[in-house]
Amino acid sequence: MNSIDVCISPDLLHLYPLQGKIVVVVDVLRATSCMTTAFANGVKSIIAVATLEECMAYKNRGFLAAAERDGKTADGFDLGNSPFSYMDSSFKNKTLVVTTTNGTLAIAKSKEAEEILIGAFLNKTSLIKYLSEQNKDVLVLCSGWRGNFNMEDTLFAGSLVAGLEGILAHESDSSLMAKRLYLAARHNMMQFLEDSTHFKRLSRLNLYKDIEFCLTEDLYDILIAQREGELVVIS
Ligand code: 3SL
Repeated sequence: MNSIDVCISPDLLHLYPLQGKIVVVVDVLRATSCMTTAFANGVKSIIAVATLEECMAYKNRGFLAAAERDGKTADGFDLGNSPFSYMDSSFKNKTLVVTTTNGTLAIAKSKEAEEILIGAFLNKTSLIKYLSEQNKDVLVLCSGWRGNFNMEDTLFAGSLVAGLEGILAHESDSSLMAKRLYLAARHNMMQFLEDSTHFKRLSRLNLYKDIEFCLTEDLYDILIAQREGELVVIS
């Protein structure tokens, strides 16, 4: 049986061999939820970059560029990291370049993987279905916050471990913890997360609605993967 494991921070990624594996990068609040929303609203592709400098270089070449740092739109960019700003029909068929504090860094760090997928509660079941059909080992990489553990990404990782029970084996304490956390929280994730650091950080920025939206399960039936350096919809 193939396996699923959970890496709770990109700073621990060196402990996990990536060759031959599918890595699911998750940044529930809010990078991977925004990307999922952007694709569901017709964006053609996303180039995820780790730094503001790279993002600005693309912007200067005429690309539509979004940049977030510490929850806010970074200086010099028009677009930040709210899923609601991606519900804009003028982005249809366009390529976006995106950098965020943690999510795009986690994507960049996963480059040795056989396949990189983007995970969010918004497309959870599509992802579970795809992973159940691949005959590959899976690593869920939680983006965390500046190298630290966070609750929301771990909850999502746990929802994948639980959803793939009996299909992918799990043995590590991180996957067990993630699964148990999700099973305890799944009926009221807003309440479960309300004392967590990023929930409080985003609430202070009046982004409560973003959190609620990002915790919605299965709003979209799409699957997003990286192909030749760009994120695209693969089904
Ligand atoms: O860290 C990230 O990648 C962001 O998703 C953080 S925020 O939700 O935009 O603050």
